[in-house]
Amino acid sequence: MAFLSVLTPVFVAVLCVMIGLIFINSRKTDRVPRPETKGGSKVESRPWVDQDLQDDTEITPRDGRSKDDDWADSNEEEDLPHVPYSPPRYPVERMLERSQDFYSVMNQRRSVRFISSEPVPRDVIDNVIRTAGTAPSGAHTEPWTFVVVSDPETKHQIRLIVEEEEEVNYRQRMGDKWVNDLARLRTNWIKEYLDVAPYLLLIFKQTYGILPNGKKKTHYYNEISVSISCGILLAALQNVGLVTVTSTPLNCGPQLRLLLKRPANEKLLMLLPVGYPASDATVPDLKRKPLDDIIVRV
Ligand code: IYR
Repeated sequence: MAFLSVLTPVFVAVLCVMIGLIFINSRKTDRVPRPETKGGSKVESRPWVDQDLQDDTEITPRDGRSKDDDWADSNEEEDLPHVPYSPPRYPVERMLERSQDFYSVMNQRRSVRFISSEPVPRDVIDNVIRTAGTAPSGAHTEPWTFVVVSDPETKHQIRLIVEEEEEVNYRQRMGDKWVNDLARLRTNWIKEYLDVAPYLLLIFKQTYGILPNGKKKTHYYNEISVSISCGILLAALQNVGLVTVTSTPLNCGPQLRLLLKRPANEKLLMLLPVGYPASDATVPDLKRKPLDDIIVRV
């Protein structure tokens, strides 16, 4: 018995080390924090708005804020000349015609999940992205990066990441209500289009810029700026007869950013598979709200 009591402190010490190791390991496997917990305590789960908060891959000071002198002063940029502006002006008849024509092009846009593997000219994609880059942005900071993926192996890596997370999304994170709301659209976590589509466009918002002197530049309204750019991109794709589906794969941003070697100031906003529609593509028979339901005249 005396022998055992001598050993007790040793047992206790070994036990403590084992518990410590288990604790450290469980923290490692949860490096990308789940939206439903923050700092260990339960918060209201709103997984669709918490994407940025899930990217803890950037090394920031303990209080989460960077130092003031990391940021550029506003007077560091050159003065800007203002020049005359005179875009085309159309007679009323022509305006009406153009507005009707553009509406009918855009009204044919649908989210298409069945995309052909038929190659698409690279120059067309470049022009579509040029067009997206014409969007207005906060203080003209142009806070967007368009990653164009055509390499089959990279597309497959993207598919593996997205499908693994989407399965957890559908089975756990999204919850019954969200999954039921989507049931009639017949979506699930299998994303064949990520392998098949000739191009995957991954649109990143730059949450701040980095100047040549290494200082950070404020990107005002970066999310809305990049969202507008995505809207223009969708219109440009529609204009050339290509299809896509606006996918925002929940919880995949940090992993996809690292796969594509993008810096920590860039956060994934949208993933668009792009190509011609498959010959047997189908879409849900959705109807759009009539004008009177979306317009308020004051
Ligand atoms: N991101 C998932 C789920 C999804 C969410 C919404 I809101 C949709 O309108 C469609 C799908 C997916 O892509 O399957």
